[in-house]
Amino acid sequence: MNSRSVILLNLRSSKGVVESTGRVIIVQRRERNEKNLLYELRELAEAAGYKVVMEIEQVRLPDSRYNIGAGKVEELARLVKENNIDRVIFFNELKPNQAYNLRKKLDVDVIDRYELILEVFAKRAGSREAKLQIELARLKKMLGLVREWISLAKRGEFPGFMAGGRYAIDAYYKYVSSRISRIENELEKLRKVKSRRWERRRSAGLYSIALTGYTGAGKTTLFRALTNVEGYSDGKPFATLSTKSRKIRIYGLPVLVSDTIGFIDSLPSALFDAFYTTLGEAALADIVVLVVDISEDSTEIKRKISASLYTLLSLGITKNRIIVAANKIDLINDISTLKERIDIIKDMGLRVVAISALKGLGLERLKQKIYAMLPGKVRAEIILRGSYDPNSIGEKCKVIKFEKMDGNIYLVIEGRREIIEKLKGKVGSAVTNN
Ligand SMILES: Nc1nc2c(ncn2[C@@H]2O[C@H](COP(=O)(O)OP(=O)(O)OP(=O)(O)O)[C@@H](O)[C@H]2O)c(=O)[nH]1
Ligand SMILES: [Mg+2]
Repeated sequence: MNSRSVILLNLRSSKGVVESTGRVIIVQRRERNEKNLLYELRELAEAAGYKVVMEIEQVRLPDSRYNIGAGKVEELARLVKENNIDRVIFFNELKPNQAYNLRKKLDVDVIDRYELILEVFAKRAGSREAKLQIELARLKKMLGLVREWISLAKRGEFPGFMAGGRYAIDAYYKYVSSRISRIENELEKLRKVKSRRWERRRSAGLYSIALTGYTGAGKTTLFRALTNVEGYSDGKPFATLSTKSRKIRIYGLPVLVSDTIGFIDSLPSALFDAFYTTLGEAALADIVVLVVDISEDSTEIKRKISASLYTLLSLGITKNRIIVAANKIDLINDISTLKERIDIIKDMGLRVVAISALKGLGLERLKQKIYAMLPGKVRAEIILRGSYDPNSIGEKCKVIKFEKMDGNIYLVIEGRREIIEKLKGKVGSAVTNN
């Protein structure tokens, strides 16, 4: 494949063509103090539809030309040929010139983890918003690449490129830029619609909780257990991409539960930006349930909680609004291991409840804790006179007492302060106890 066809391949995939099939080699270069995360890269590659034929690791500082060392590139080139490889996937984020040099040496397409995640997302995106967000992330990366190509070409490090169509690249650059601003406008509109919806929900007395956590922790399984609604779950990374919500009652209070996109370690920042709205819905929730797979070993638990906490904190969610659901306890056989792992979470300064979303264990305790954490609950006694419909009140809050008295209705209710104040205004009565 010559350099032109490599470029064309990239231009095509930037328009949303996902070609994630074929045999791949995955590669991670890491420094001595960094963890081998090839198993996670393998899961992502498989979720995208690739067959992982081989894993290669190199411990060294980054090489400016190839990221891995020049000798390793030779070895890789040989393996690519011998094993009939279609693509090479790097864990490390590749600079445009590194990707270009690697493609030239290996004679196959080379992508990094960022592009791989985008492919997984693109495969799974259901909603219009998710699709737009993915296209935006792709285009932004593309724009950076095109800029780099132009500057490489100017320095003469991109032979044949200028001659191959500077005009076409300029036109492409313009096309990408204008498409980016169109998508940003549309996303902004969607964002406004969403935030108005949230305000309406709140003023209608609805509480909200968001299920968050590392990909595969069991958010969708918990969503299903809490709401009895089917959510898509296949055990592969990023099964859920866009938020799905459902209203339930937690000890009488109306609560909107949302299933959200999973986190992953060091989510590339451009992806984080693109998915900010989706993640941002968690920021608007009253309580964030952080689902953690407790069946994994302590190091993994710590690593995944730290990655999740990092994301939550950068969305402005503080620990007092978080409760950890330590999930998959059905997979742990002895109680001392369970206790040890729960203690790790407590030591991180987090509230925690042990559950099994799959087997329905510990869900009542989780609900109790969530109920206790719901902010701004107010109790009030109200006398309904005339024709005000008690059922419509029951929609918005918890009815603790309901008695008919001299043609009026006497109610004790509990709910969000906003809705209780509003009801009191409407029915014109009674005492409030905080
Ligand atoms: N044994 C056991 N397996 C569980 C439990 N909860 C979830 N799982 C399994 O874990 C895998 C991932 O579950 P999901 O609910 O899809 O995880 P998720 O957090 O929604 O994943 P993403 O949407 O990819 O972020 C599935 O195979 C589930 O069946 C549990 O309590 N016990
Ligand atoms: Mg899910």
